[in-house]
Amino acid sequence: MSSDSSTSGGDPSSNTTTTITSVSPEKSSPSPLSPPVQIPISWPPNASLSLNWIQDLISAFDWSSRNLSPFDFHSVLPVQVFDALILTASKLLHKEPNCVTLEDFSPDSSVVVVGDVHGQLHDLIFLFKNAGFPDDNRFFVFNGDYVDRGAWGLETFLLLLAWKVFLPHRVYLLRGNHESKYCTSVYGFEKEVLAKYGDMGKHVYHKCLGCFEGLPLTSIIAQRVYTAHGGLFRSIPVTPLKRAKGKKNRRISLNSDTNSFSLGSLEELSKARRTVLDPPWEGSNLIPGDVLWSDPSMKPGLSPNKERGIGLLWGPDCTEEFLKKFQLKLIIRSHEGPDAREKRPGLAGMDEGYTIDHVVDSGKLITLFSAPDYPQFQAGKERYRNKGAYIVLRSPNFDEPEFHGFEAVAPRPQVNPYYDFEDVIDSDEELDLASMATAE
Ligand SMILES: [Mn+2]
Repeated sequence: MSSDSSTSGGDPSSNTTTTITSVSPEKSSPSPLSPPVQIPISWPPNASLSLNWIQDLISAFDWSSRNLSPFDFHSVLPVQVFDALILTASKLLHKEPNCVTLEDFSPDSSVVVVGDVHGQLHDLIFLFKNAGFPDDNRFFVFNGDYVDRGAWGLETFLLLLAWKVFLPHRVYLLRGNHESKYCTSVYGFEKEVLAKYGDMGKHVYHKCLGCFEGLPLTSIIAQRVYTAHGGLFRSIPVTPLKRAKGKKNRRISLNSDTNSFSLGSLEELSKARRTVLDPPWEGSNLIPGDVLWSDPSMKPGLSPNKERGIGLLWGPDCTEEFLKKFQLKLIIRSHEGPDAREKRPGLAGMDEGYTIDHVVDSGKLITLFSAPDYPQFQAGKERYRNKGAYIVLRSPNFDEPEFHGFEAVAPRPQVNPYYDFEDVIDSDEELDLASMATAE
């Protein structure tokens, strides 16, 4: 492994001290023709996952991604083992609150925060080796977008579920906008699963969708750091109307005046209904869509996110209001890769895997993206060659982010894409509301 080179105070847009580490993975060596571990993988007795089991899962996925056709994946992880893993993980995830809290740390604790992964299995494996595996003192929070675009979304998601089952109070998996029925039907994950599980593909895909619905939306770390895939969310004011003639119950109507957006509270967030296949863009349950789809802006205020067709844009004033109101220091969100940032004048590019978008009195807003050399499949143009990054937050305050940048694992195994990447809208998704409405 290459040695780390560290610089201090290299933070490009603020004067606070941060540590930036940047590393490149070793060139991968040729894979042996026989698997490095026993395949098929079997489910451990009493469902007691161990570190060894997870290491074997990593080896098996890495090897099969390089040596087997995707159509043979079911012979690596039999559907019965998939069923046991996803059932165990889904039960855990569905029980978690919308906003998970990480606290009760020891003096040696650190929290690794990870942004979009998008099926780039080999880069995720490198990230784990570089940051260190989850353990008693090393927590992980993943900000969502595990699947779609990259060719190993299923392996990526299942590896993360295995960590969740093994260390449920150390590993936290939040939902991204791609953990939805609509996105996975357009950006490859559904077809990937159908290829990998053949006759059982539909079953596996539906189990994954059910698990996506259980993923919590946000995290708060050490009462100082808020993380979410997209970011902030609106308040949903309800206005009681006069009792209509002949109706027993008072009708509750939504305040639909778009000029009166106001920021939502953590209490409203805690009450949102997150178990939806696709977060709605209209109606009364708008908080999940905001949390998963919103983007920061340099323009003050809250406004509809017209580019995306769902979610909000929020300005530096909203970042300040949210941090101050909830006595927080940092917002770490993800959701924008190099392609999305190319189209956002006024905001920094994603070359380094992170940007500091707002610096306000109470703290900062960071965008974190952990898929290097993204997207895996790209039409024509030159590649972005972006780094990925992860953030380490350390005891006791957890509010001085260390940024760790990393290059993509090269060469990436050559495989076929599972979506028409030359045809599909190029930036990180805009909702096709018409097709979504009929997708159910
Ligand atoms: Mn996203």
